[in-house]
Amino acid sequence: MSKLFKPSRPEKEHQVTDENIYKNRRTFLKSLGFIGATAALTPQASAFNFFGDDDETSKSTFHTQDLSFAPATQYKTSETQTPYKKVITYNNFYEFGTSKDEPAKSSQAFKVDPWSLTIEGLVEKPIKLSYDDLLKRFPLEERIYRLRCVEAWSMVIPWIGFELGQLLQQAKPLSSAKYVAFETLYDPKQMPGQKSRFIGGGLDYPYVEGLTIEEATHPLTLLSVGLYGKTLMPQNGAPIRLVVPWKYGFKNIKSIVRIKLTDQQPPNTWNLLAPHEYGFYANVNPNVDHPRWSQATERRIVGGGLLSTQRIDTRMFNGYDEVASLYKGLDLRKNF
Ligand SMILES: Nc1nc2c(c(=O)[nH]1)N[C@H]1C(S)=C(S)[C@@H](COP(=O)(O)O)O[C@H]1N2
Ligand SMILES: [Mo]
Repeated sequence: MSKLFKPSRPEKEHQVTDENIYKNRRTFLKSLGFIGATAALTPQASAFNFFGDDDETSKSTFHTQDLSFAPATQYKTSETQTPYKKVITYNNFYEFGTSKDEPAKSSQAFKVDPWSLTIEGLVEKPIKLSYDDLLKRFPLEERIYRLRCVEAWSMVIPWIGFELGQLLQQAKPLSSAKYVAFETLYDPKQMPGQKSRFIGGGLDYPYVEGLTIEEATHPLTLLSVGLYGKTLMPQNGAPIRLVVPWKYGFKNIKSIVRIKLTDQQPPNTWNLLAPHEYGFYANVNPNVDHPRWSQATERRIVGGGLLSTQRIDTRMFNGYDEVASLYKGLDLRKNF
């Protein structure tokens, strides 16, 4: 693994880029006499379009479709939702580039139909799902979840999808199945980051992830096919991606083509790159810092422009206390 391209994520992400941009913008606004005025505006109104933050949406030429789904009942939060525009323009999807705005720009021609997702390995009944199956085989429901990236920013997103556990049940896992491995599409023609180590941040592709079978079958664990009522944009992992809300964002593998039940702990991409920094479990934990930054707080993205983030305390398991029983007797400092 080349150390040359090893991304130093938060330094690059919020400490350098965002804070510098933020400070520069503040200085600029101040020079124009804007700072005092913005305090009176709502977060949404404050300088939202002033720097053209909206421009990326005009580049979103990918066509989504409206989904029918049951609105969130039990799995929701009343916290402010991150605006759709932000959810589709501030992304981590290294197959389409390492900067936050790159996936929205370079993924618009991504082909999601036809698609094939296989469920294989230690199962009685292997399954192969087509694009239509993804949207129609299971009743879809909404889940409003917090998403906490290991880089210490977070969002609140109304996902649409179905429980991974429902799909696994249909495949009938053998009793020897202890883990579930996931794999993203490998298609360098469509994914520039898979062609070039420079564009792809030096990760090994295809991107892979894994869960224990208990984690995979927990009712919170979702396979998402949409958000904000519509099918996913490519930059968010169309046509289907994983959402495990009590874990760091990198566990939420996008554009999945293969799910394999195994008896061995599966490899996961960020752990392969930097094992001392990114573990297999990756449970959100404010008490276990990343070697290079604190995980005690996070920058919640609640708006689209300036003055649109809030620094808040990070909660154990991202606030999803019901998963604590999955880790009884496990040292979460060692198993980070
Ligand atoms: N295949 C793949 N899946 C991925 C990533 C990636 O680079 N490639 N990035 C992960 C990270 S670090 C995060 S925080 C989330 C971001 O999801 P979002 O862009 O939909 O908010 O996707 C995760 N899934
Ligand atoms: Mo992330």
